[in-house]
Amino acid sequence: DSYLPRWEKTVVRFQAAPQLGARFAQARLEIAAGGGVREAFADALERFLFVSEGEVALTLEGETRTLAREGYAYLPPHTRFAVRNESAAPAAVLGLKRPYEDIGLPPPAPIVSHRSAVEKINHNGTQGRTWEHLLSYGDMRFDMEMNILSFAPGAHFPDVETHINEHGLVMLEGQGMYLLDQDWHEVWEGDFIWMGPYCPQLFYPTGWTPSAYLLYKDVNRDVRF
Ligand code: UGY
Ligand code: MN
Repeated sequence: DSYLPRWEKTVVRFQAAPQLGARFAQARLEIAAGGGVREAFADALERFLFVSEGEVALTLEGETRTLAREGYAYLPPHTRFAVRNESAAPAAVLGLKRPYEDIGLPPPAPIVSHRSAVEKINHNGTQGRTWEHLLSYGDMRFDMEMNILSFAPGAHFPDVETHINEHGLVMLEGQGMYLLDQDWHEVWEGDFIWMGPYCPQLFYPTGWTPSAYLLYKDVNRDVRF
């Protein structure tokens, strides 16, 4: 864990970073009451924020609103922002940042929303397995997806998958077994997984309650040499 100059009363736990081989950084930000970003700032990175515990006040270009638990925001590069915990209870935020990969389209506008406003989609008709696309799915201005994948007990992927895209995964609900390359790992609510490009992967929920995870995926861009 770390403390960072721009954040007060905030423990930053980096779970993925370029040092690991990832092309993004993901952290769990534990913001004590009265803590958060000292002074609103902007930089060249794009960001995704998801409130996993408590609530925070998000200021975007001078306008502040409350993000409740499961509220989220996408901030394009050069967006001036602050996150503060103005409540009396601790808050935790998943914070992901990376360089935006410009392809000559106008960058996406900021998004501030909540999981409850997102439709659950069943892409391939499989019972008990759904996607919530938190960003604008299929919109080529975005170079990433943030999706919540849910599994009713017994529902799982039919095959092991492997792809060029990398993932940052946070278990939001339930439990299960994750195949990563050759090894099975038991995962629970709160666990994090980084999957590098071409890591063979498969999830199998266990237990009697539904399981869900929030998944970062780099998309919509050609290979880089
Ligand atoms: O979208 C995905 O790549 C997803 N099916 N991967 C995963 O859940 N590990
Ligand atoms: Mn995948």
